[in-house]
Amino acid sequence: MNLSSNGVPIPFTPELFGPLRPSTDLLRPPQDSGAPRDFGALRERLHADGYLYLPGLLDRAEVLRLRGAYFSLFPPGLLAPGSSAEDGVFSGRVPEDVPEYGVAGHPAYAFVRSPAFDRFVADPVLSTLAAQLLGAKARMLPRRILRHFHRGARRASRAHVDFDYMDEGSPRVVTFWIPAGDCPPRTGALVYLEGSHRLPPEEYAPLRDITDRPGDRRQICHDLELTARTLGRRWLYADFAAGDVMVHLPRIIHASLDTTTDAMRLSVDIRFVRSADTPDPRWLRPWSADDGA
Ligand SMILES: O=C(O)CCC(=O)C(=O)O
Repeated sequence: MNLSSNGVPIPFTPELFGPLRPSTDLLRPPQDSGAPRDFGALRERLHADGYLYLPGLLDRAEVLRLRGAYFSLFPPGLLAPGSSAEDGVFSGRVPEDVPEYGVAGHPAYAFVRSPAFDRFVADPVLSTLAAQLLGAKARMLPRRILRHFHRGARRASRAHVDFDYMDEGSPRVVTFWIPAGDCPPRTGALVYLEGSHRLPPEEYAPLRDITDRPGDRRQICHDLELTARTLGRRWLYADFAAGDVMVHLPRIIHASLDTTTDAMRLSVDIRFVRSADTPDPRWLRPWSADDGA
């Protein structure tokens, strides 16, 4: 498998990659026991691993409907001839009249402000889980992000921790990353650096000097192989499918891979804090790709 991130290749070897551990078993009470769900075990797992990988938490058909609703907002030309909006297969060409990604006028900008998107992220499965993981009434932050990548763009998320983008508020945050469509590594999946939520930031600070974006100290590094080797840890990955949900802590290092498949990469990321906590003010407005947050 040929993988890269922001155009920098990373070999798919057991030294550099390992599987994410699924936690779906912890979501279900023991069969026929009549016992309530054991959220305590999920909380423990989240803090032990820095993430929860929850395959099939959401209804696959609902997730694919969201995917279709987004891609159907584009003018003709983006989708491969004969494919459906739910397939989200790239034609190889972005229509010329589509504005820059995620700014006013682009479909992603309108979509995160739409009733269909609101309904999707308001699924009580998500808010209930967030409240249980935070151990208190939870509130979703209004800055909810839609990420759409297609092959050829060689654009992906550099290694980073969420807290560096929200350090003006409570650190008690949980992020939910939701692939809106099947998303194996080659479609641009998210990958997590094993156990990195326990690393003191000073340990990875030197990596911030090696960057393709020297003006931005928030991201750690764009070279995922160098990051893994320097910190002596593997990137954890999965063949994500529509319906899967990842939950992660604000201090785990994660990044995404380049999309090299015809299927486009679409995902939603939302964050919850305790209702009584003060969130970072930059996350209190709807997302726009040029909001600088
Ligand atoms: O989807 C991506 O590429 C990045 C998402 C992310 O960093 C997050 O959800 O915290």
